[in-house]
Amino acid sequence: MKRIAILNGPNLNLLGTREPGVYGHQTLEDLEASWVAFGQAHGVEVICFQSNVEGELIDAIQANGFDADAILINPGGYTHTSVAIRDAIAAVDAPVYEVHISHPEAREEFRKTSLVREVCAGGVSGLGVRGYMTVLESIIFK
Ligand code: CA2
Repeated sequence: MKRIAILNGPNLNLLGTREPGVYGHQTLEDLEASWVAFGQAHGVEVICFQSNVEGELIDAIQANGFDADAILINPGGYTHTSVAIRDAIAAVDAPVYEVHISHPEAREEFRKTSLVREVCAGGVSGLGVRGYMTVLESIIFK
């Protein structure tokens, strides 16, 4: 059975509770349930994980990156700062896709650099929370 891990970084546990204009109205719990259900409907195991801790995200990349078929990651603010998350993505076998809810390149200057982009297989930004499902569908139907 195909296995896909969806990893979310710092503050994304707040989805649906704050800043709905930027990050939408759906909670992470609801979104995760929809990704798992979509996977089930297509014979794919979807594993979801969120952490506010950089090292825990690195552990999750390593734990899934050698036997999952793909990883989707929204590294949150670590996108712009974390050499360590970039190194973990570069180290694993699974293709990693970078997902952003907003379009960071159209925001503050410090969000315009992604340290992970170069080591990812692809990604989306600016499609709201639907971006995760868009990438998930694209991987499943590839
Ligand atoms: O657009 C994205 O998905 C981001 O990865 C979100 C990060 C931000 O630092 C990146 O530049 C772009 C911030 C996540 C904050 O998540 C919240 C969710 C709901 C309410 C408040 C924050």
